[in-house]
Amino acid sequence: VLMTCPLHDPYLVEQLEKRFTLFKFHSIPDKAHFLNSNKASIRAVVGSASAGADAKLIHQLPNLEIVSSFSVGLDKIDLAKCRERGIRVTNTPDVLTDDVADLAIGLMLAVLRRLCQSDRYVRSGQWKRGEYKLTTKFTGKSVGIIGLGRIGLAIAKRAEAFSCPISYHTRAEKSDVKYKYYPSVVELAANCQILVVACALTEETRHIINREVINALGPKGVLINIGRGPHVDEPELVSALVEGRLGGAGLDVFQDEPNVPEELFGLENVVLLPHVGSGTMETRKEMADLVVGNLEAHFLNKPLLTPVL
Ligand code: 8YV
Repeated sequence: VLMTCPLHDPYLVEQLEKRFTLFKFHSIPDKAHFLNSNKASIRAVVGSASAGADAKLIHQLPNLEIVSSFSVGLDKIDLAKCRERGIRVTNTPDVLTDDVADLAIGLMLAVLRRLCQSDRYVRSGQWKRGEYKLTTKFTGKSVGIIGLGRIGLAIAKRAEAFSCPISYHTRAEKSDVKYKYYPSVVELAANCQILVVACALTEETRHIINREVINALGPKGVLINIGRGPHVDEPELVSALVEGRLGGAGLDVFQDEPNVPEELFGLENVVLLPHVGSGTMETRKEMADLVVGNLEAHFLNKPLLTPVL
């Protein structure tokens, strides 16, 4: 098993090492040499949101049978290549839905109610000296969601509990939801106060948040991104925030993680998180169990637990 993602999850590594011969790609200095000597023995890749299996890697692994991703997102896997080669692909859906949706609501509250600044205000002793600035109410704000899959729906359900009117944009209108549908992202942005990116990253959704959308959301609007960095044209977002053309942003993901545009560091209307949507002990364990369970099922010729391909 070749693990292409960084090794932040000791439980996953431990479980993989118990069952397989695990190669940790990140700690191998000469990757080309390693692949040359080991390519024939590698039958599985374990990837994540940060590294998966691109066309180049797949091409270098002639006996690759399965890619088991420690993520629900599949944007780091060349699915077309996998399909072509008959390589199976699995991910970790459902188990992380609640955490990611919780975090999206957390970001909305953090941006509007200035939770991070308020905390800093107390810790720095400023409370004893100065006056607290008023913030913005969250309950009742209109929430527009891009992507109404498992995570989008879970965000909608939570926002409804805060009396937020919900609207959404997806490729096609959904017949089984009561929320208002907008066929274009610009229209959705123009008609909501908080815009949430909750769709998969594909060629179609790359830079789905562009200058036009940001301007439609406007100087009172808030952007929440719990999807992927490349959903957003980041330089456009940064200039809109710096120039005050956008009201605020709550961002869990960035274009070039872990690098975050430093222009954002001084802004009070922005909350920045290090891609932690699924980052709870409970969920990461369930994700790891799925990664390992899918590999075991595959090698025992049993049905995969969460197949994509
Ligand atoms: C990451 C995610 O996979 O599921 C996804 O698509 O982005 C996250 O759950 C997680 O941070 C592990 O890298």
